Amino acid sequence: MTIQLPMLPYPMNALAPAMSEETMQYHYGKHHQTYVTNLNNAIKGTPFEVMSLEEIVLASDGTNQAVFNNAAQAWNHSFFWMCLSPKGGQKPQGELMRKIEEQWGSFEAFREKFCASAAANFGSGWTWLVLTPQKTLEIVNTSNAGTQLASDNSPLMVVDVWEHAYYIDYRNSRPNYLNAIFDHLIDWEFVAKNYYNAK
Ligand code: MN3
Repeated sequence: MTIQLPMLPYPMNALAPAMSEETMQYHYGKHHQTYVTNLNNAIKGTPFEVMSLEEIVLASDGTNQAVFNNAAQAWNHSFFWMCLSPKGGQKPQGELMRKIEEQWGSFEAFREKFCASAAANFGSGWTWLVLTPQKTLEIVNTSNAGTQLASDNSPLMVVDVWEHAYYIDYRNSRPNYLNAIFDHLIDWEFVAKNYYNAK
């Protein structure tokens, strides 16, 4: 099957000014599209061809680096877009909020920890909020195409910290990008849905 670039759940200009239309044109329209295109080229005529994107990520992990890199990047980006919303940036509600407060003391303390971890994620990568098999929340950094899909943890939320995610809008300031994402874009309803499904 051919892996498709998923439709965005909002228009390309909907996340501006926190994430500009120009960033979306490059990040979704070019970077994400390129991972999908390269993946389709790489799986042509291979056993991966009949698999879903999730299956390709899991089956290529540790066995086929070129396929894994493009498949994981395709999946990570699709998940990332779902974690954002033009109406985002509030705080989580209900059980997820209580869980965050139980673990970090307050939402503000969690946000500080998450942003510090994301700012310190060296080079290109992703910073995740996950639910572990022990049912605790954890902040996890992965490098390059590393994905929490291929782990025992359940991914609840992710932020792309590759430079291409913020250079147009924030130049070299990853911390400013992270603050804008928390202030305006994170879709806590989507994150809570992932939490309820995983717990
Ligand atoms: Mn990216």
